[in-house]
Amino acid sequence: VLQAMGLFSEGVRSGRIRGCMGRAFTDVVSIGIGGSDLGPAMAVRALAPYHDGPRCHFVANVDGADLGDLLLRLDPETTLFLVVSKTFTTQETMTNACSARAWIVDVLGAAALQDHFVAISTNREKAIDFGLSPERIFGFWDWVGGRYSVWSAVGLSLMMAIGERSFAAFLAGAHAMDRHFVEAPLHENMPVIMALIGIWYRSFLNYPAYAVLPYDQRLARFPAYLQQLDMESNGKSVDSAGATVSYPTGPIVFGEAGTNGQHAFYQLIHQGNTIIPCDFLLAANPTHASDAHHLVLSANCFAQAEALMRGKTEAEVRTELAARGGASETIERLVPHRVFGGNRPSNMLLYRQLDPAMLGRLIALYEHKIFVQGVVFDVNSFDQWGVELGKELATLLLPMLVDRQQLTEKDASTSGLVHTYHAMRS
Ligand code: G6Q
Repeated sequence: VLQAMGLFSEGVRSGRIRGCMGRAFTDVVSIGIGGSDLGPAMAVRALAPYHDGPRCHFVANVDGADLGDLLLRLDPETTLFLVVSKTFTTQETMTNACSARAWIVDVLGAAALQDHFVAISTNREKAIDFGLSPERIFGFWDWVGGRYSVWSAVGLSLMMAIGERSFAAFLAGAHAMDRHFVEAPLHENMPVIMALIGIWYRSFLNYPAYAVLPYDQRLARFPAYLQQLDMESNGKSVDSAGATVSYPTGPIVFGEAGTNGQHAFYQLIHQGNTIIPCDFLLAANPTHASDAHHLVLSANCFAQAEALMRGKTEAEVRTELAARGGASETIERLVPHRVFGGNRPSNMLLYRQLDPAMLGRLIALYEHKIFVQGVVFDVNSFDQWGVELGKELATLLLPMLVDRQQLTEKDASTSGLVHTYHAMRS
């Protein structure tokens, strides 16, 4: 599959594989959701400096604004769609894929489908039913979970963006971390250490959340990616034997690229009454030209870690306010507001530069960390019934929104919503 991906992506990148009107592809639109979106969308953005292929866009949401707004900017003759869906049945993805197909067929005719669509799926039959030729279907295996699938054909958009060689470097970086995880003694094993620290915070100290804070604009989607990786894997409350667990399992994961978060939610991390451990991520060298910006960014990153660790004592606040000449009454009123408890934990992941190999290592590091936590929590990190329930209920509800006569008795809250929705629709 990797070879087939390489051949195809180099064909598109070189202009050998073209649209039905003979024009080279300028834009690739990857349609997928969840595990079939977050990995490649995050990685394409992260590796922007290595991007020398066609422009890549990602459509996940079934909200028509996602696809519709994008199509306004594209030319069907030079657009290639990748439909990324392990099952090829996901409602959001199939709705978007059908609309994209109609967009192509309306302008270029039904025969254009074969040239302008590619499927990435384990379900060949469904992809063929959709109208794709078998040689435009890139497979993977049913044991590859969506959120762990960026390394597979699901990463085709990334390969098209950065090329086969850089994609190989991305895989090699991940492989290096895999080897480290397998071979390093436990006390030097990065995923194991991070996992155990996380379990200490979550299950023993009861900290509910943890923040991922990349001081790297290119990793802006990394928190969202990790949020799925962690919360979908370990957000479970029964153990592998089906018994209810008696301890907290996976934490709430959130984050934002630094320094933006500092001006938003860091307040709670510094002074809120919940302790939120943080992972800071920083490259020593930027992947852009402005070192001056990078030094400011780096200073902010280290300053935040320092502030969380050290805090600010009452005595320090008093001295500071006195130096500014405040009246003692005012100082006493202000002191409690300006004290920082400190001793708030963080990890600092400092790396040389965000290149493809480094990104591969980073992702694999977190994958193994989450795996270790799943083993210790004794939960099944590889199912996601929470996602499935939503899928089932939405499928049952859709006919009731299409036609109010279809409304069967639901609970009072849901049928009330459906009635009000119908009444409000013009
Ligand atoms: C990931 C989850 C979920 C899945 C999507 C898309 O681990 O299983 O996010 O990736 O629901 O599923 P399909 O790839 O089957 O469309």
